Amino acid sequence: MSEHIIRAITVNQIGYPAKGSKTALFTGGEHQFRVLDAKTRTAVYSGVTSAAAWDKTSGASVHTGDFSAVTDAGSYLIEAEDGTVSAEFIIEERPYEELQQGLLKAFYFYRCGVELGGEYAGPWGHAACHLAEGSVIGQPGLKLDSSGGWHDAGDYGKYSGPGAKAVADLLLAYEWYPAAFTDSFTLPETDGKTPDVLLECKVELDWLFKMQEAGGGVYHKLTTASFPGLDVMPENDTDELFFSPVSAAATGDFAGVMAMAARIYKPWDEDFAARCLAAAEVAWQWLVQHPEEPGFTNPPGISTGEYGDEEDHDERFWAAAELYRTTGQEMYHEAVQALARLPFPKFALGWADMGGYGTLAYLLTGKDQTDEEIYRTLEEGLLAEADRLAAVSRQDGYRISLREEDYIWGSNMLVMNNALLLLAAERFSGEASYAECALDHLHYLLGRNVLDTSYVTGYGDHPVRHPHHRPSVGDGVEEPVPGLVSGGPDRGLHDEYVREHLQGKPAAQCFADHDLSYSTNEVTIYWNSPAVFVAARFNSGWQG
Ligand code: G3I
Ligand code: 9MR
Ligand code: ZN
Ligand code: CA
Repeated sequence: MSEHIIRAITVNQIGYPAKGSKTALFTGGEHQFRVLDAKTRTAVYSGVTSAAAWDKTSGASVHTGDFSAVTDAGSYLIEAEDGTVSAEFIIEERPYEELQQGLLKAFYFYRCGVELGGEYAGPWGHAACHLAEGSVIGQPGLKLDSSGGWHDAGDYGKYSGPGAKAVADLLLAYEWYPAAFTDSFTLPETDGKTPDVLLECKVELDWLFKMQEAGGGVYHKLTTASFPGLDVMPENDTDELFFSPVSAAATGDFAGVMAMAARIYKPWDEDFAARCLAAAEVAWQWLVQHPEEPGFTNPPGISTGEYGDEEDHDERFWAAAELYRTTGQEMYHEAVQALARLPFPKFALGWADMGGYGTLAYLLTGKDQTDEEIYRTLEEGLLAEADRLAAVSRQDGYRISLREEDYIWGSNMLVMNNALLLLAAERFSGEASYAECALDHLHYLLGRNVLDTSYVTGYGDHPVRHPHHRPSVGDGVEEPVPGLVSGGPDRGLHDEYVREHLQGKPAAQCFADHDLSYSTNEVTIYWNSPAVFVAARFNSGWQG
């Protein structure tokens, strides 16, 4: 394993948009710095960093070097007085094009039920996997087709709610920033017209259809009884597959994402869009007929990811809001109005807390079609939440919105979800400072953090190299599958490896680039998806 030396000068290891503000973050004692042209090693700028301030969450004394004055496209690095250097990075008008492609391509690598091969997979191909029918728990003898879709993560389970969150982020990215998705024809299904992001999401939507039973309810998940070994390739994971029972959370998520897809696919594929809408409507009927449902827990004998969720009003709210936005039917509006009064989180975008998607759908429906007071409350609440995130970011050494207690399992999802929310605030307020704060979150993800680590495999000078990802462990290829977002620091020390190695570390350092650390270094589809959204924003023109 090559040694990872943490450099005292951290940057976004991909780079910075030419027009925006640009800062590097320093932990060393030197204050004078120079920006060097990477090829000629000549200085193009010199400056002095700010006064250092102690940052408790990172456990470092951090100072800022501003080099916004450098605007010429090129490759650079930063050097301190004592000769310490940063990673090389680029300055360009659109520095994140390849990154966005890679983050999106990751979903191709997560595909289940098909061979990954040839020019599409490079060295990371494998045979088709998980083609057997699954047994439906509680219905002896019933076996159903379950193939297709994306694996969830470093394991091979397929979970309806998390899948819906991932598709929602990608479809929202396409809806808001279509210009960032125009020239990305890199998939087997590419027809030269349909944007790759829609082709890729269709893979998951086609699988989600199979998760709906005739009554409209949606099975919570489809997995083997327990996790396979860490080096088992997908095609060798041949244990019996099980559909776990229907849950209200999964059904709400399904209705939400299908109603969204019905709207977005309509110009491209009317039949598919109509199928999505019909499926969403049946799912909604099931929810209406099942107003009080217990939260999902793993059935006896199943020990794979639980994705438990005690609160399903948020998923119902999202479903109603998307169905109203897509169909304009009054019954859905009535449901939104009733659900909006309940006290679940309205601005969260996690796999268990989907209320934020409902809020966005309702606001996007527009003032004219919505209840004035609910619209105003949601809009004000969204902006207040964005202001809170921006205030935390201003206090934080690495300029992100995570407080110490926010470094939980999958903290990088919060980093990207919060950036998404800031970009929603930008959209509804027209205020550019929200986007600047969101961009700081992308800088953190790509290496401007206390560990000098890019949390995206294959991207940046010090990327994660040993994710808890079964294909990356089992394929015999040295480099991991590229474009995968790692979970990031989790101060709860939820696995044995980190409990042994990271006791007493500050929150933002509770991370191990080791394949045994599933609580800090696993990868998932729903950690990638908000990162695609954020990268797409800055690919669709950044004015700075
Ligand atoms: O919400 C609470 C918060 O209030 C509290 O302060 C904090 C303190 O630790 O915990 C928060 O809950 C955490 C929860 O994630 C929030 O999302 C739990 O501690 C944490 O254990 C839980 O982790 C989840 C993990 O499964 C274990 O259940 C991750 O979110 C979730 O992404 C992860 O999902 C797994 C699947 O089960 C299987 N597939 C891989 C996937 C990724 O590791
Ligand atoms: O590999 C599993 C990973 O995909 C899950 O996210 C994680 C939490 O549910 O569990 C991992 O499996 C571990 C199991 O929970 C405990 N024994 C070690 C397993 C890692 O190989
Ligand atoms: Zn598979
Ligand atoms: Ca919920």
